[in-house]
Amino acid sequence: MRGLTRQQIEHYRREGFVAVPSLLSEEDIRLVDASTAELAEETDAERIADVFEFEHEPVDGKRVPRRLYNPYEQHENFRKLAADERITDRVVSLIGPDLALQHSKLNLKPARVGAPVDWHQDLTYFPHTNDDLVAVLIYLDDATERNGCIEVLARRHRRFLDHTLPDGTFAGRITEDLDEERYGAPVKVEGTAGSAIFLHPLAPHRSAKNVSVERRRALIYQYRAADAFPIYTGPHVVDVENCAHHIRGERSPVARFGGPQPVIYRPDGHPKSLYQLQEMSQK
Ligand SMILES: O=C(O)CCC(=O)C(=O)O
Repeated sequence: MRGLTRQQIEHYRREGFVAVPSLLSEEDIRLVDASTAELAEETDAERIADVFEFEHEPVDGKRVPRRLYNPYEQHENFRKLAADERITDRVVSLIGPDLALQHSKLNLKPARVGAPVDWHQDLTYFPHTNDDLVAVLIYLDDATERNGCIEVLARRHRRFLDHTLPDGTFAGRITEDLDEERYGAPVKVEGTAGSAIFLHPLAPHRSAKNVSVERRRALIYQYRAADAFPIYTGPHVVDVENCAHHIRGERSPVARFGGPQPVIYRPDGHPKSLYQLQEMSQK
């Protein structure tokens, strides 16, 4: 098993994330590119909005995609990668041998217009009976501050931070003040193409707008321990669970309860993605 080293595990537990260089090869990235291009070509005009989400700002007069929804559901190569032991062995080091994929996505953050993602904790979007979930964010391009690498507030993964608007609805972003004196400066996690970030589901993170001429894609697999079950907070949970898949080890006959008590947010409408929810909450 090619798990994380003891130092990497300690780093994850203490800081709420750990970066792993060179997880995927250039050849893996070429396969992902080819699969994404195939989807863009094969998907007929009517279905395109079910598969891709687009930036508001056009580039050279054309709409550019910012997200491929649920890549696991869309292409065999993404299914293979989700079960690839270079990834799952390391996830096992953090949350044990029995794993499910909770959902997947491919954020495309195109050059010049790639939208920012505001501070948030993933678990607020999908509270579970315990917090043994891990997001694996794999950079498919070199990621720097200029093209909007992921930024993490280290050591802040022990409790839920406030994500509510004044009317009590879910903003999809942290609404309490994250002043640097109290919370420390964010860690900008730069990395070369193929490197990955293993992120605790309560680690606050964000990324800035891509102001560079280089795209910054990130393939994201959210895993959970097989005994972490989603808490029903509304009909959207059923849709998300249609994209959950047992990946490795045993299924669990029991739900385990643990971690900080999950805050249950009241969503406002049915936004399709984090981008849409965060944009709505700014209006
Ligand atoms: O791709 C990014 O910059 C942020 C990813 C993220 O946090 C998300 O999609 O939940």
